[in-house]
Order: sequence, then structure tokens, then C-alpha cells
Amino acid sequence: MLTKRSNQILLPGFVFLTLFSLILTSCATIPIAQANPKKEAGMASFTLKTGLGNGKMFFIGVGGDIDGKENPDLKVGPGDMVEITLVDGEGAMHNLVVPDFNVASKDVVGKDSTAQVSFTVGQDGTFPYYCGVTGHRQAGMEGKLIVGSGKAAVMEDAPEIVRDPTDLPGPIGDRPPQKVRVDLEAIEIVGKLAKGTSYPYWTFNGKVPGPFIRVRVGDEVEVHLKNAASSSMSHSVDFHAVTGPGGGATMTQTAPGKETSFTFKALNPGLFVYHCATPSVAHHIASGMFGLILVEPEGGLPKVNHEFYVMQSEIYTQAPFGQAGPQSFSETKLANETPEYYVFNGAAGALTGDHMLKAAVGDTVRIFFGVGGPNKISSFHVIGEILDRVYDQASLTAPPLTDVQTTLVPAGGATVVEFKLQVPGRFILVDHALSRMERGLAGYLMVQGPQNPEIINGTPTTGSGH
Ligand SMILES: [Cu+2]
Repeated sequence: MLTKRSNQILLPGFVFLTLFSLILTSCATIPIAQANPKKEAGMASFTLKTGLGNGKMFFIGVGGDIDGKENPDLKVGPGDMVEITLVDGEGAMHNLVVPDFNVASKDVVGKDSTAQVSFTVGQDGTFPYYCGVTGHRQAGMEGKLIVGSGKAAVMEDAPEIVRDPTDLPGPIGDRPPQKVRVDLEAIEIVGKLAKGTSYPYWTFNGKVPGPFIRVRVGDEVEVHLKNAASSSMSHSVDFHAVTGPGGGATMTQTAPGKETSFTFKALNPGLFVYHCATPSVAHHIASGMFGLILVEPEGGLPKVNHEFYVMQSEIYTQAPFGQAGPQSFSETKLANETPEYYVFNGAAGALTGDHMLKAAVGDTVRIFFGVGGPNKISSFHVIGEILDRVYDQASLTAPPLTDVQTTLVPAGGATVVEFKLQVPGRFILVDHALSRMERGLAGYLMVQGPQNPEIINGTPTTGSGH
């Protein structure tokens, strides 16, 4: 009989609180940098000079209402064009950043050297400006840019793009091969990345990951790819389950408003990633265009009580993790492989709330787990569980590994894991590269049922493990 341990629960629970408080405290404002179409937009100019004194660093206003004031409030109207000149008052290196508007000046070095930034503000709100040189903000170089009343409209949450982990078709089991039609639609949608934060997703069928496709070996699959008329880009689909050039991508490059199709024979059983393969492919994948296709072996897979569909990916935003408001894609961070967010099923903490996985003591669960990437490997682990069976690299024809703690899943790869639940509580799906947990990557498996003190017994020390 297998024994299960859940002594790792407490620490990550605490870590996770940190993640959520970060998200919760940074959700207040919508800094949309665009002209207000209703009102004649004005122009506001300011000069800030850097200063040192009493062990502090600060900005001093020069001229107008802010003259001589330390870290002055910069008051502007909604829709105004704002111009700020930075003057180096003492010779040390400084700069000026207003991250809510993606504004960063060049560095000034040497007394009286200057830098200038100009940008357009959107609606009412209060936004920090500060010196971006390490330590200078903490030393005091920070003030406020106040737009209009300074009171931000609370951002309505953008529509949800999370694919529920139970949203997958049931087993095919024992039927002969047949024709199967698969309909995919490329949909570009600004969706909820975290609370009060949105991201311009590109999706298959409006959710991340795309629909779970389930066929059996020998099936003839007819794929139709529509690209919504509202799309800005062409899209396509490459199935790793396809034998043939581009995995279908050469036949499905689809312009907005158009539809393409092709057929393929599912020759090899396994769990395969599919993804958009329109250049820049990494950008399309990082935006959410990936999913899994399961090709069942003859006779299907062993029966389990629950099957779940989970995929990991990275999101590359210009602003740092936790920044409020609408986010935009960073080509530089994608090229450097330095994501800000790591997510299961498309959004930060997506599988910890309404979409958590649920099961009961005594159940067996199977997780179809894939990595969309585009770049990072996952060290997939379930805190407090041992994976009874791992279909390593998603091979369904090799015998599964048994009794595995953490399993590697490559970018553009998948795995199938199965385990039986012996004790109740909260089990946490993670990538054991655990820094990623603080950037949105965690999912809960909540298990209901009677305690089993023979397997684990004790009193939680702090907080709650379940
Ligand atoms: Cu695409």
C-alpha cells in the first residue's frame, strides 16, 4: 500500500497568501494612456530638479505652482499631454519613471544634465513617479502624478479566459476508428490576467488552453480553423499528433474572417500539444494559443473517478508582475525568456478559486498536464501527493513510471499522471521551480472526506493546511 505525506502544505499556503495580497493591493486603477475624446486635451509641463539633504534624496519643483516644493504633486487634467523635464541638481545618476504609463527617462549623470519625457494620461487617478535608480525611491525620490480628481475608477474585471480543468470530453473507450470533426476558432480577447489586471490574449475558442480534443488511434480527423473577423492577426494550428509538414500549420494559415481545413489520420496514441504556428510563433503561444489533443490507444485508458485538464504557460508583460491595470506584451522579455507571470490555464492563480480541482477521499484522479510554454520546462509536482503512475512524456504505449514525486514536462510536451486520494485536505499543483509560485503559478486540488490518521496524524502549527 502506498503512503501519502502532506507535511509540505503549510509553507506554500503562506507563500501563496503573499501572492494574493500582492494581487489584491495592486488592483485599484486603470491607467489608460489615451486622449479623452470628449474634452479638448491640454498640455502640462513640469520641471523637477534632483536634490540631496539630511540623508535623503528628493525631487524639487522648479517654477509655477510646484516651485521649491519637495516631491511635488503634479496635477494634470484627464487626457492631458504631460511633459516633465528632469534636471540633475547635484551630479549623481538619476532618472524618472512613471510606470503606470510605461514612461522611463534616460539617466541623467552630472550636474545640470537633463532628460525629458512626454506622455498622455487617461482618466482620473493617482500614479507614482519616482527615480528608478536602485535604492533612490526608497531614499525618498517619489511623488504623485494626480490626474483630475485623483480618484481612480475601479477597473471592471476583464472577461475570464480560464478553461475550467473539468472542461474535457469523457473517455472514448472501446469503439472502432471513425471520422471526427474538430472546430477551432482563433479569437483575440482582452481577458483577466489577475484581479484588476488584463492582458491581450489570443485564444482557441475564447479560453486558455484551447479545447481538449479527444480522438482514438486510427481516427480520421477533419480540422476546421476559423479566424474571427475581429482578429488583427493571421493564425494557424500545428498538432503534435499529426504526421506531416508543419503538423497542419502549412494548411491552416488563416487570415481574419477566413476558414481553412485539413484532415489527418491519428497514427500514434498519446497526449499531444497543439498550438498556433504563425510567426512569431512564440508570441502566439505566449498569448494563449495552445491546447492538448489526446489520442487514446485501442480500448482507451483505465477508468478513474476524475479527469482534469491543466496547462502551464508563461506571460511576458511590459510592466512587472502585480502591476494594476491593462498589461501589454513585451517582445524583449519574450526574446530574453524572462516572463513576469507563470500561469496554469491562462491566468494568475486561475485554479485556486472557482476553478479549483475537487475530489473525495478514495477517488482516483488523472491529470492531463501539458506545457504550452513557449519556453519554460515544468517540474510538475503535487504538494502532499505521490504520483502513483506517470505516463512519462505522455507516452501511452510505454508502461507508466510508478511512485514519482516530481516529473519533468518539456515546453511543447505533456504528461499524464494518476493517483489515488487517501486523505482529505488541500493539495497544491505546482512547478517545483517554486519562485514561479510567487508569479501566479499554483492550483488547488481540494479533497473532501474523513481523516485517515493511520496515514497522517498531527495538529497544524500555523495557519491552515486545508
Ligand atoms: Cu496565432
